[in-house]
Amino acid sequence: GTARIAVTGLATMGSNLARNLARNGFRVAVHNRTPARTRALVEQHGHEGDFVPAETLPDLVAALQRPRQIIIMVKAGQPTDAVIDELADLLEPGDMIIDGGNAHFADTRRREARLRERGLHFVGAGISGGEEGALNGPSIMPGGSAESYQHLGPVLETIAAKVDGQPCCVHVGPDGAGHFVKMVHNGIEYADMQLIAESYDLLRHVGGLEPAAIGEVFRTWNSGDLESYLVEITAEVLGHVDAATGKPLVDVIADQAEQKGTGRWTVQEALELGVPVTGIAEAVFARSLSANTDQRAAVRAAFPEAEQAAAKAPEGLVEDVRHALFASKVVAYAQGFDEIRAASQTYGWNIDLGAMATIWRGGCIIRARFLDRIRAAYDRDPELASLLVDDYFASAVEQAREAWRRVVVAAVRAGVPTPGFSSALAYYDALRAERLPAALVQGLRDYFGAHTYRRVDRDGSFHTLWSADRSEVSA
Ligand code: NBP
Repeated sequence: GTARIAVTGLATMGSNLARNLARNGFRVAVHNRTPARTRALVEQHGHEGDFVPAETLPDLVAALQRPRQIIIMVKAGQPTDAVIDELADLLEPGDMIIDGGNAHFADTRRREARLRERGLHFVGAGISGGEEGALNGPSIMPGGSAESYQHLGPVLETIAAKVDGQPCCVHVGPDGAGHFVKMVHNGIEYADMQLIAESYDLLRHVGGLEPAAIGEVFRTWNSGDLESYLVEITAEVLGHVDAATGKPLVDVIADQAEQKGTGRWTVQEALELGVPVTGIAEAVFARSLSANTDQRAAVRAAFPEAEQAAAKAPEGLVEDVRHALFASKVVAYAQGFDEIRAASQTYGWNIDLGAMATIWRGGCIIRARFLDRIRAAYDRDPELASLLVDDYFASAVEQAREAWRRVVVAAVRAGVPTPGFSSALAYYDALRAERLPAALVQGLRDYFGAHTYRRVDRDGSFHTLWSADRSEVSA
């Protein structure tokens, strides 16, 4: 065969990725279970590059140079396993299967181990940026063997988004590392959006601003430290008027957020790893809460009295909210990077955290100026205890701190729920506390369960004989 690479699964993502490859000069073999999609792709976009259509998977395999590289872009879960099984029987040692779908990293680890036994490379690649990114340059997070990246890297880096001439693609680490990082990326995206939504809610219901005016506020913010794709599109959405009713669109959209699961996975894994990703967890829970319409109606009916709205917005609210948003965002990212670091240690992935910030600067939904700062922070100190202690972020949070507290106080007074802002502030306060009430928790555990405690002044474990003379024994 003569094709450099192949794509199977030509729905939105797969066909856009295939076009991206072809437009960049790669001869790309294309296949879809239902051949009509393959024909449609070649008919509509054949002129964009060099496509080799294949009716069957054996034809697809035959069309490829060796070692073969086949990207799977089918529905995650069972369909992905079905395609992998079929392909594995057709391939030879050294060939590569790349799963570009949104697989759970544990599935990727399982698949990689199974294919490795057969001498095949399996690369779980997180691909971010939706259909637009797939076509014009996504952020790509490939896992799998270093050897497979030697072959794949040049292709993937060519089709990835570029920022300052650098591709938004790097070998993340072995087996499931790429899909793990993509998962946390999505979790951070949840947190980022929740914080933006809380900012809007505060400016509207404490600040008394209308959606269009709030859109303008976000537009201004987008030229500062908060510059990011999400802040940019927030201005667009808030400024949009519904054609049917003449109302701001945000007022006619049902207030029930949906989710596909990557945020939940991020939190589930964080629980397993023991990493507090409170910002992401609050964002996932806020979406679930919003979707519980019956429960919301029942509780609203039980507490009909609204909080007394302040007569006028607190002085400087807009600027305070900007600070609160920035500081809370630093916390959410710090937590997400902590989770990646913990997984990297647990699974032996050796992930370069600064490189993750680098490849998220373009192509993906959380692309932001901010990420340059994160990269710089990890460049200065790869062992950073938390993003919060990096000089730049520490001083930004220090500057934001009073405003952040004022915003949370104003929200609490007005009855505007800000789980993201509040929990981020609590996380920051907890981490910097001299003493935590965890000491009391340990005392209680020792009282009811003889779970023992450690002391601040002596090594060892101790237990107080609570039901006897309350003397202390060494455990
Ligand atoms: P879908 O997730 O809708 O999957 C449709 C594709 O899967 C079609 O090509 C379909 O073939 C194929 N397929 C199915 Br369904 N069952 C199959 C089976 N048993 N054997 C072979 N092929 C099968 O496509 P998509 O929306 O383009 O997404 C592709 C992947 O990318 C998914 O994993 C998704 O989660 C991920 N994704 C990522 C982003 C992002 O921003 N990164 C966005 C959207 C999707 P058919 O035509 O014959 O039915």
